[in-house]
Amino acid sequence: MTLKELPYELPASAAGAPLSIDVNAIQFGFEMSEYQAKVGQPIEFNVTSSDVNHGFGIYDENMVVITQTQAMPGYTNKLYYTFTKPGKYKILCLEYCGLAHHFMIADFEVLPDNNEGA
Ligand SMILES: [Cu+2]
Repeated sequence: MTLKELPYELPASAAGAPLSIDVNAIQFGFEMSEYQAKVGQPIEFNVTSSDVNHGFGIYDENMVVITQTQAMPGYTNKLYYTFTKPGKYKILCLEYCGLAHHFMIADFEVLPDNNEGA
């Protein structure tokens, strides 16, 4: 019976609808509909791949992974995340996907939320 509740959806909270960012992993990079967001903005990453299995890992400035999912051909994996700190983040592939796997890096910038004077 509980399966009716799947997939989990974010409640329509006061923060409004999440920012939807499409991510396509492809040997050897990430094509994304946005490369920046604001602190406190809920984000829904729609992650897929157009060739082989990749990973989609978001790292902070200390190169600590903060969230991740798989990028798989034929599937769209949803990853929900809300950044709490502004800064420059890196997106790396977490799945060995070929000779240039280690070049799969994208930059993602999180801007302060001006409305909160941050
Ligand atoms: Cu890879």
